[in-house]
Amino acid sequence: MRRRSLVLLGAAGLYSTLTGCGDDEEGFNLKNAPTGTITLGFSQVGSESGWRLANTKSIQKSAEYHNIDLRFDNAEGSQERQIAALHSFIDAKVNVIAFSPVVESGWTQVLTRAREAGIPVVLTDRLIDAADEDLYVSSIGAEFVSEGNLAALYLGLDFQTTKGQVNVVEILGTPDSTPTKQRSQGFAATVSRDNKLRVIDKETGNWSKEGGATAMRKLLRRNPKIDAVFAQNDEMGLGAVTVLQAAGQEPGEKPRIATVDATKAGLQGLVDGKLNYVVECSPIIGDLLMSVVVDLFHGGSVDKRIASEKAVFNKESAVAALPSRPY
Ligand code: GYE
Repeated sequence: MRRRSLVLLGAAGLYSTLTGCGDDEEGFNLKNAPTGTITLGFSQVGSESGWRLANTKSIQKSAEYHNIDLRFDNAEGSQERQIAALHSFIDAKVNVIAFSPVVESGWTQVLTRAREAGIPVVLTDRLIDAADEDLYVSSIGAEFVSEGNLAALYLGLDFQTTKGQVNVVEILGTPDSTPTKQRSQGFAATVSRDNKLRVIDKETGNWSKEGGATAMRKLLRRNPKIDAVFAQNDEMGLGAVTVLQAAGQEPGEKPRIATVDATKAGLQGLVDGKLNYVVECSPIIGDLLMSVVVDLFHGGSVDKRIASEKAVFNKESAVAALPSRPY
């Protein structure tokens, strides 16, 4: 969904293209526009993957370009630390709070406090429990269910002429995080419509390469015949590749492997023939976020859901994309 922004920010300052001045509900009433620097409190999940590092860079670069005072905290995977950061942003009376929730549950108390303090909250990347949907004004991120659909769809194409059941194992991200839940949901929905693919086992890899390797070792011990692997991000898929090679298997041939993110490392895995499909989940959402922040600062309306870009890479498209890959 293209972001509708009514206010443009230049490096030199703020100017606006109004679709209707004055009290027009479509435009902004900048006659009494608040002045001064916009302060944004942002709590990041951590530094667990190339995707996350690119996401952080996108947010920091865009805040600088838009002259927004970014109060940035990296929780390094701790929900407790994220909650503490959100409280500190409320205490500091920032204009807007944004964060990527490490897991979906446990946010009601702090987000209720933000609402009572009159500070709008924007979710980036991941979501929180649906019961708390009225505690944030907008969410910007990927459609994780469709990423799971695409991974299963493309893996299924590789087994159309295979006889008998195709055994698939899944390597999951952090339990209770939105991408873990929704990528699995999407993958299972497409598998249920495929008469060969069957998910026979799952293990958590917690988004890291080491975690993916550990998960793959456990899955290999439990499942002598594995035809395909769905790893929920590139790092875990590449960790699985090292274990499969050590076990004398030929990842990319057997088993076939699909991952999500489309980082440089993931595309390199495609070029090297170790991965077969990589679903893109763009981390570059800094400008989308700052556009929402500026609109909120000026009392504008924002969309409740803003989806980021996605695509699917194979070896050929990875060869073409890798040289100019931004992350
Ligand atoms: O797939 C993974 C990161 O929330 C979409 O988190 C993000 C996921 C991404 O650790 O690499």
